[in-house]
Amino acid sequence: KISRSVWLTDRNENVALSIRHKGEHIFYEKSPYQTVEIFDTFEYGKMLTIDKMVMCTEKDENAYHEMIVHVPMLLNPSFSNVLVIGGGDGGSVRELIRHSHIQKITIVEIDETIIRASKQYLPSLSSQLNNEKVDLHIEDGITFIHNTDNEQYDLIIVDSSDPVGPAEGLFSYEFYRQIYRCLKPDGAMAANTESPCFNQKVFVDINNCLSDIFGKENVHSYLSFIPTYPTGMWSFGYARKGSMHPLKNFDSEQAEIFTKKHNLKYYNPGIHRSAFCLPTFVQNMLNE
Ligand code: PUT
Repeated sequence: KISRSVWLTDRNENVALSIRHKGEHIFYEKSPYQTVEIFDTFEYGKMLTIDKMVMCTEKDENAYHEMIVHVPMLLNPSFSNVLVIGGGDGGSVRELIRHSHIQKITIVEIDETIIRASKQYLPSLSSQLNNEKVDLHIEDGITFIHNTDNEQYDLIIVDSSDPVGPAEGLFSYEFYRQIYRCLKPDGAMAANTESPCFNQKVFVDINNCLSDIFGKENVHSYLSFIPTYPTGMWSFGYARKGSMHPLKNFDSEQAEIFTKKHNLKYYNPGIHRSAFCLPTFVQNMLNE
């Protein structure tokens, strides 16, 4: 194990943004899909990267996983059958397991290397992947959703990596049309919709696509602050087939009880509400 510096570079269609971290390189594997690595960094603890792009770190992953899970779940407390596409590090599954009335979590991860690396080096994320409620499929999420019958799931979480490489199809119109088809009539979805500052085109395209499929009034973009992602400003899309509006139907008291009970690190009722307040330049991007 040698302490060293590593440059990690996120890319979008026009530019690249590199950040240097220091630490030990503890895992490297070229899978059939991508290069998976783990660094034990000085600043952020263990860091999982794919093709030199940061997927998660021990120190700031809560800001991602708590927000992609608890925002939709606390709005829809009766949801019991959940599908996660991607998310092989296990962080989303760990947060879903906190909702004790969930009966089944199906997770579909294309790359078993991610699962293996996370189980070995990131136990704080992957701890619930072997939970009895979890049904794990090593399979392409696009194929899986195409082969799924109509109206199967209460909630679908698209916990994708970035739209370069194998995850590109998880940002397509056809994929979200299939997600819509597989949601129950009262169902909802939450997805990683990238950074409005860094991945502007992807952010706008995915929101337009969701608006077209779910109806603009049923699509709500929300933000989280994740220091190790490019620019730190990150977004998620909550889209609903059912009626649960993210603010009008929000039960602050229940969210407060849940936050305290689980000692959450990022999510709380105030963050839930404020996450849907978008800076003007982001609103303009969505309204143009
Ligand atoms: N699973 C989330 C990955 C996003 C990385 N930028």
